[in-house]
Amino acid sequence: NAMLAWQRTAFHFQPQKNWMNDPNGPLYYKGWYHLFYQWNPDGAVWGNITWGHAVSRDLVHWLHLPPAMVPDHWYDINGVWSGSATQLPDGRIVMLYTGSTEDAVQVQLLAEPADPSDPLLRRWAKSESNPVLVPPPGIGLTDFRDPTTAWLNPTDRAWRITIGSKNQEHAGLALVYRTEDFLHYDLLPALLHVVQGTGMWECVDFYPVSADLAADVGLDTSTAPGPGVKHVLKASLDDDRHDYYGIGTYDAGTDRWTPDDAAIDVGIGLRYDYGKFYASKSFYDPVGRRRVLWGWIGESDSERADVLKGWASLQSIPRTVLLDTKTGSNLLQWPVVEVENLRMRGKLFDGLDMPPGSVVPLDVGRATQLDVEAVFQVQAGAPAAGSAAAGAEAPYNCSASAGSAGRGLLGPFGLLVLADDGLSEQTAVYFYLVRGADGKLSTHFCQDAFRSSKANDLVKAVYGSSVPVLDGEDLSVRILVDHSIVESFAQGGRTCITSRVYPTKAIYDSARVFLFNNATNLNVTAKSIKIWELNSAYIRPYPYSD
Ligand code: DQQ
Repeated sequence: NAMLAWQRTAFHFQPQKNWMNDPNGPLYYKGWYHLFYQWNPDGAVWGNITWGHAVSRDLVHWLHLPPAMVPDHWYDINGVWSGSATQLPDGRIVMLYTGSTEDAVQVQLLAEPADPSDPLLRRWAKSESNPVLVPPPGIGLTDFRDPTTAWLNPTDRAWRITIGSKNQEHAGLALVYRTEDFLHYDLLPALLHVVQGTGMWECVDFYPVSADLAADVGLDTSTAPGPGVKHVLKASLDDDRHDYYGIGTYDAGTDRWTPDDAAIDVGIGLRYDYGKFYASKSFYDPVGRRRVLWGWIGESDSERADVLKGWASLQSIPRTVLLDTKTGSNLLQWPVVEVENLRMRGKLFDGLDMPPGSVVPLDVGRATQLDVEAVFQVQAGAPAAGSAAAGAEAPYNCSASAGSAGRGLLGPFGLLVLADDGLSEQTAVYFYLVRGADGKLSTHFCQDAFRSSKANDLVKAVYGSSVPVLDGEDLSVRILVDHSIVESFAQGGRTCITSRVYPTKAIYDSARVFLFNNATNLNVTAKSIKIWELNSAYIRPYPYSD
C-alpha cells in the first residue's frame, strides 16, 4: 500500500521495523553517538521490551546495531526498561536502567560495556550485583523507574542519581540516591522535588544549563551549581503523557531543587513540546559542547494501522537545549545544526503580502521533506469604533479552538504544510494574537491537524500554547516536515509542537505549501520564507547478523 509506505520518515530516526518508545542512554563514545531505545523485536505494539541500538557520526545518519540488551534475567524478564548512561572521569561508562522482574517489580540494574575497546559498544555486561536497587519502603513496587544520568555532587565528591515515583497522595516526586561505586546506594532523606497532584513521574531528567548571557554552550551534567548555572528538572507525567520541565536552583548541600517560579513548577507549567512528545532524555555532547535532547514521538493513527505499517513511533529530531537568557524563564530547543547538512534546493520568498482572508501558494516543488524558516511582520488594523475589537478579547486556547478555520481579529495566520492543491488536506502551523484587557498583545503558537487527512481512524487535534515575544521581535517559526511528522519551533525554540499526520492525498508529488492569513483585522507580511527540500538521511541496516 503506497499510502502506508509513504508515511515512513526520511530523516527522523526509526527502527527498521516494529514498535519503539523511549530514547535510552544517549551518549558519545570514541567518535560515535549512541542511541538506545525501547523496542519490541516481535511486533508493532508495546511489549517484549529490549534495548534497540544505533550509532551515528553526526546525529543524522545512523547505522542500526543488534539489540544492546534483551530481557534474559529474572530481574528484567518482563522488560529492559528505560535508563541513562553516565561517563565517569576515567572514561568508563555505566548504564543504569529499570528492569521489570518476573514478579513485575521495578528494580534498578547496572550494565557496562563488555568490550570498552569497541567504539560501537555492541556487547553489554549486566552486573553480577543486579539488582542494585529495589523499591524503598513507602514506594509502590511498580512506581520506581527510569534512573537518570548520575552527577557528581561537589560537596562530598560522590555521585547522585534521581529516580521518579509518586507518593500515596498522588504527588509526583524524585528520589535521590548517593553512590560511590554504582553498586551500593544510599537513599537520601530529602526529595529532589515533589509536586502535588502530578502523579507518577516517569523518565525524570535533571541537568544544568548556562544562565550566562554570553554563553551558548550546554553544560556537562556534573557541572557544579553556582552563579551562572541554573538546573532544569523534567518529568514525564504518566497521567497525561506529556513532558514538563521547570527551571530552578539545585542546592548541592541538601540535594533539593527549587523552581524559580512555583506557579510554573514541574508538571503544572511548561512543556518541552505541546504535541506528541514523551519520555524524553538529554545528554551532554562533549564534541559539540551542547546538550542534546531526544523525545519519543508516538503515533496518532490506530493500532490496526500500526500493525499494517509494521512499525510505530519515531524519535524527535535531536534538539539542542539552552536556557533562553533573553526571557530567563524558558528553554530554547532547536534542531541540531547537522540537520542543515541535509538541505538541498532552497527557495527564498520575501516581502509577500498576506492580507486578511488570503491563501498564498509557495512554489517549492516536492514538499514532503522540508526545512522551513519563516519570519512574519504584523500590523493590526484599527478596530472599528464601538466594535468588540475596541475592547479586550476572550483568552485563546489552541486545543479548545476551532484551529486554523476559526477566524479572529488577529489570527490565525501562518503556513499550511502537507496540503494538496485543493486544500482538502492540510496541516496548519500558525500564530494567533490576542489583545488583552491591558491592551497588550499575547501570542499563541498552534498546530492544527483537524484537516490533515481524509482518513478517519486518527486522533486529529489542535496543539499549542502561548509563546513569549519580546519588544521589537518579529514572529518566526522553523518547521521540519518529514512525511508523517510536522515538528515546529516558534521564536527560536521557545515553544515547540510536534504533530503526527497521515495525509492520503497530499503525498508524493502532490504535497504543497501555502501561506495563509485567516485573521479578519490583521495585515501580515511574510518578511522572509526560506524553504529547503531535505535529503533523506542514511539509516542503514547492520551488515552482519549477530
Ligand atoms: N516507558 C518505559 C518505562 C517508562 C515508560 C517502558 C515511559 O521505563 O517509565 O517501556 O514511556
